[in-house]
Amino acid sequence: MTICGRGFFLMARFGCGRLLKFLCSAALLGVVTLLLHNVFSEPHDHTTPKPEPKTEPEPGPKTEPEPGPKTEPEPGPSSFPVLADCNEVSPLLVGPCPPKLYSPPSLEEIQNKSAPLSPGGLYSPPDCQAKHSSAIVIPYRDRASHLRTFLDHLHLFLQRQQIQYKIYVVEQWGRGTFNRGKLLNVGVQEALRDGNWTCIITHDVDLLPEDDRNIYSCDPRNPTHLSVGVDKFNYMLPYTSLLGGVVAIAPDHFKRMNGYSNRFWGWGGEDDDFSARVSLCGMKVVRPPVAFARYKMIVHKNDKGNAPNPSRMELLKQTRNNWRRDGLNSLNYKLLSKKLEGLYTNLTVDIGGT
Ligand code: BGN
Repeated sequence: MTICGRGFFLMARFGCGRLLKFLCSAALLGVVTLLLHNVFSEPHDHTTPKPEPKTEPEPGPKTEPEPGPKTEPEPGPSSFPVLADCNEVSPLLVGPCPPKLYSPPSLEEIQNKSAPLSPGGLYSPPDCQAKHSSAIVIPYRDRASHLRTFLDHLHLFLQRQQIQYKIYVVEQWGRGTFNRGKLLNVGVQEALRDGNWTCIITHDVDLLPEDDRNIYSCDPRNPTHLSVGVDKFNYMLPYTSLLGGVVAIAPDHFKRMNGYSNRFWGWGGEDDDFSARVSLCGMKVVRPPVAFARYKMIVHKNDKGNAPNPSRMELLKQTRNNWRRDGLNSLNYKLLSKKLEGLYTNLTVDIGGT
């Protein structure tokens, strides 16, 4: 029964005036006419749900629309603009791309050079459907000029790779001792809340890739160490288990390893602990050829609040016993702010410590 039908029934039952009866009848007639008109004039069947144009969940951000044709209203399955998959190898790659290390431009100038980004530093190739969607997670504090140098280089570098990506800068709030591993855990957790990334890239802000054939995507079976050769180490690995700098890791693998340890306060060791977790979880580290997995490091003085951790050797002895309970599953922090900047998403976090 319609609302008016119910009203009419009640009024008739409780004896309302004739005028009211007349008005309600007229309204009821109007509703019936409208209903009949809808039934006979609409070409499609309202009772059958319309098929969704896409059945597969899309990779990438859950909360923000992607730029490009996909953000336009979808007129219906037949006219939905379907982008062809991007090529296996991007035609935009140039190979060696020496980074400019010092005197970075302003954020505004960097943004003007970049292809259009969605707020928070999200990019999707405009002409093809990206094969990879990567969240770039950067532990950070007090390195404004390094960050600009990094953004100036990395956006164009990633855009030439035709991947979908977003840059998350995880900033440790306060003056306490820095904790790279914990910041990375926070960044990965927040990034995965934000988007269905197929790959996580943990990235130091002072490392700049020198060749865009070093693709920022994940291996389906194993974590990949991307910063194989760093100029500081004469482009040679100082030791074979090193897993610092830049790592590409599938979200499932990161979770399987319980992320990083939260216990390494200060410089050193958290990456060695992470490397040990890879083997403890039955995986191995893979590396692209050093011919293009090359990086320049921005030279800088040691950071305040990030002195070498005197306990790191002791902590490393405990990895085997502790990794299952120290990591993502024991992570606690306060997200103080999440700001969608033009070139990146800033997550400012209180991770405790002293
Ligand atoms: C190692 C550090 C790493 C660091 C590399 C490269 C330690 C643990 C005790 C051996 N490891 O020595 O954290 O990434 O150097 O700088 O200090």
